[in-house]
Amino acid sequence: MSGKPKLWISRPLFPDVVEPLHEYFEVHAEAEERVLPPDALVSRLAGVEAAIVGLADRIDADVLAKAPSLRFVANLGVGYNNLDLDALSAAGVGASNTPDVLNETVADYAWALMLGAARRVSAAERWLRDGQWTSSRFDGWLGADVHGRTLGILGMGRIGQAIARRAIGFRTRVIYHNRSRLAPETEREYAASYVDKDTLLRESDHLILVLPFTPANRHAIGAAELARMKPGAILINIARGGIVDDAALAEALARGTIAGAALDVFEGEPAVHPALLELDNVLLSPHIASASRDTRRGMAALAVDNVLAAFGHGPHAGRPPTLLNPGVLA
Ligand code: 8YV
Repeated sequence: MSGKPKLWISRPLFPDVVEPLHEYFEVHAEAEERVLPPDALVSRLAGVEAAIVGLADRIDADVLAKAPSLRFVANLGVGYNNLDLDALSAAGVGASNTPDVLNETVADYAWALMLGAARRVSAAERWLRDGQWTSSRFDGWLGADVHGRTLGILGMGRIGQAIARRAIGFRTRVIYHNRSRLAPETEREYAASYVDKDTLLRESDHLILVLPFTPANRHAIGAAELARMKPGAILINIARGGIVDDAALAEALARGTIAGAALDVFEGEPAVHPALLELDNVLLSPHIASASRDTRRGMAALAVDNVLAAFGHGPHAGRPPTLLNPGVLA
């Protein structure tokens, strides 16, 4: 026993980034990346006061009831649908996420997926690696243009705005739908027009989803919404699995209801709907939109800062910089 509070990290993290924790905590870090079943999660949390967790770790009332020593949870992600924030607050447990540090990197990747799907980059590479490039047809591998088209953004928070900003160089028309409208000067800055969801679905050539996952957003894009999109449209999901009905999307892609999709997130990830795996007009990516070297380190560093601050240490002592439930530490 070190006498220091026990801290659990649910996945391997950059050793130099977590180093400052060792001075104040007895650190227990998982050596492997894996999804822990609830029982294993609860046993890992025995005697733990602080935890750094990720999307696969669901911290809800049941888990909290069995983890009475827990005081603070730092989530490695801006989205925190794996945390039941009400239950955490009721149990007096503080929680933080990692907003802002990943906006630009995720926006880069949204464009990578959009361009990749529009120009069929990964399907073409598979064809080449397969040894099929023995001659080239002038009218083969025709993709869709991104420049000059209409880009739709569903969810215009900080990441949506970073995506919109990149559209200026591509001379795309940007339309968006969001719970609340941007200020007129911000709309002008991105040359973005606010439209209702139906117009967004009908007019977008490329539609990027950047919504948080809430019960109301579950299957925000299902069969009915896909049917309203253009036959040439491409859907890009970098938000959360479950916002799209993956089975309905696979069917729409197979039937040609829309032309293509690019998905970084999936309803049952890491499992992917088998029908999607059969299709060539969908680009599949293993939830890595924020995975640049600098950004993943920045996310880990922010989680570390929050934990240190929650326990009265570091530059933000007593004021975790991205606390989600401020009432708890007041
Ligand atoms: C994940 C994300 O956090 O920030 C989010 O909400 O989905 C990602 O950045 C990342 O996959 C680490 O789990």
